[in-house]
Amino acid sequence: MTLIDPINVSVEKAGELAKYMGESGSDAIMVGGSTVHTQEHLDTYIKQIKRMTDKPVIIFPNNVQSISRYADAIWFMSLLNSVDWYYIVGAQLQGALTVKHFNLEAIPMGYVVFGHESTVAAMGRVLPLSPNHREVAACYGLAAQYLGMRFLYLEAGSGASSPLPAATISAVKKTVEIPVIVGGGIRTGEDAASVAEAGADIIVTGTAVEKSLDRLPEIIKRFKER
Ligand code: 1GP
Repeated sequence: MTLIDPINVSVEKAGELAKYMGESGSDAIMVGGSTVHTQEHLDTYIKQIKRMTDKPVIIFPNNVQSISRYADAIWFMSLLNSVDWYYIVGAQLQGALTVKHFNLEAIPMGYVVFGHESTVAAMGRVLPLSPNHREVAACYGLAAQYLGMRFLYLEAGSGASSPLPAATISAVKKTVEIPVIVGGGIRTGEDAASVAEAGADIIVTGTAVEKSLDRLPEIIKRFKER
């Protein structure tokens, strides 16, 4: 899946990017980022993306302002390792009726953020979790599954210097039965291959494509070669 952050990519470019990534093999376009600030902007943004691609558009929300009636679905996610009630269930409580009103498909997801340097770690007030702490990661994953969440997202943070270690991903994958999504720091075909071989069911890339808008064919080709 390709993640497009409205803070990093203009509306016009977002449409083109979504079209190109959809044609290149992304199964869905995720829209969101830790600092999305108005629903109005998100509406305009998603409408433009929907004009350009038939792939499902899934909101990756940072807060209640990230709910748009123009998307197909929303990750209805809980930041499991936040120390703040708001990011575990408070924003969800505030936004639930809006999601229903907009008739969005809500996809329950447990979200676990590793490291402490990313924007999401700071905004979401996360409890420090080392990328190498595979046992704790597996316990979070199992807790998400037992709470009925349908997906688990292991997040290294957008723009992370490297993806999560393969050993952590595979420890989680061996423990849980729900699909595991992995994102953050996946920049090359080698990164993607190592994350996939470790057991990720879905890979999310944002920065790799956002930073290469002028040479996407080359980037995609290199990803696919690996
Ligand atoms: C961020 O996991 C996603 O939430 C994608 O990260 O921007 O590093 O690809 P990147």
